[in-house]
Amino acid sequence: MMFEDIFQNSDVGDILLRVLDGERLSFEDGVRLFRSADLPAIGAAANIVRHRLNGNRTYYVVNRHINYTDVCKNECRFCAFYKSPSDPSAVRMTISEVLDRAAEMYEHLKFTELHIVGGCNPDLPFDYYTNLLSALRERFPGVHLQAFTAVEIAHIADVGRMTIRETLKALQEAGLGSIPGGGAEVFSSRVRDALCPNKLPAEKWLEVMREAHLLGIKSNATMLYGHIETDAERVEHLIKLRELQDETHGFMAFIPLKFHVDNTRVGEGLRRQSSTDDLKLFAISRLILDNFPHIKAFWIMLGVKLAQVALSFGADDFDGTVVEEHITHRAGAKTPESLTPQEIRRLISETGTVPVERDTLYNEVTRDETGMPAILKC
Ligand code: V47
Repeated sequence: MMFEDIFQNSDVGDILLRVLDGERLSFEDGVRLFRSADLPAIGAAANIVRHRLNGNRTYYVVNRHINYTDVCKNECRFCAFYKSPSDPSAVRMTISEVLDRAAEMYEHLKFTELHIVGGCNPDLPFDYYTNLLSALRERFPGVHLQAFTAVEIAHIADVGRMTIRETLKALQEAGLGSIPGGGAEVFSSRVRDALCPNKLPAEKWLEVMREAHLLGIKSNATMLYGHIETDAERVEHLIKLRELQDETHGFMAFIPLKFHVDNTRVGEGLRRQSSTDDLKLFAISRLILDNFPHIKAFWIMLGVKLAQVALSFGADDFDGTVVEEHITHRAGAKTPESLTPQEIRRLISETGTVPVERDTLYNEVTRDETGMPAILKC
């Protein structure tokens, strides 16, 4: 069947045919897609784009998350993770505790990535961050360190009274491999004023990423959705990311993060978010972000089954083994905290796509009979 036939009866068929012709979508196109109920047509277009970019491959990474601290001065209303410095249950790991935590599963998993994020903890000195990275690099030499959101990096720069560029260079010299996509939330100042007024402003988040990309440090990007944001604010967010990517080409994956409400201070006015809305967001992201190589279905936040379905709605990456997760679980996630590589491969294969183990930078990984990884440079 031709695209024309599939999209003929759709209220957004004109947009979908244009995007499949390689035309870039406008802000108005994006808003119209969100307002359309034609999920099958939007999803089919996103699936075609996903196959053009990534074929039938679905990527995953053998990784471990570590949260070195949950103390955070920003007190975002959507966050159930942070604790105040005076809370006796707050976590502040020493460097040797982080090393021990990383070592716990290393022999078993031989992960290729450590994903290290925390809060903006006013008590940690600048050296903590550089020493943490160099200690991890020394102890786990082949493991890629994806660490510190753009928000943490701006905080670390403040602590060290250094520019963002100087800070990034110091972190890079200490072993920083890439930057995770967190902290972007929704760029709209209306949303930020309501939910996270103390957080790094959107322009600064983008500036940290721009500086990182210019230094050759790749990163991801996220959007926290399903709270008070409007369709127009979602599209604005995606277009800002697309514009920066045109400039730097430093983003690897876009990750829609589904908001979890438990134990947060977000109350009234939540938009209702169904699974079809989730899938529509994945598909529209795939269509708008024409210069992003990957869209990630982070199974922890989406749920394993919906993450599987998202692989036919634009996503081509399932994230990874994770091992330990607190940010979403403190906000009510019912998913497990960890999946084995075998489970991930099975879940991906069940969708009819081909599981491909990748490293953080999307090089393919092979493993010998002892499980030791080797990275095939692409
Ligand atoms: O920055 C906070 C979000 C992010 C909640 O780059 C919440 O590969 C849902 O960014 N409900 C951290 N989300 C996680 C993150 C991430 C995860 C996996 C992979 C990558 C990557 C990045 O979680 C925060 C914030 O945007 N978050 N609270 C909540 N209640």
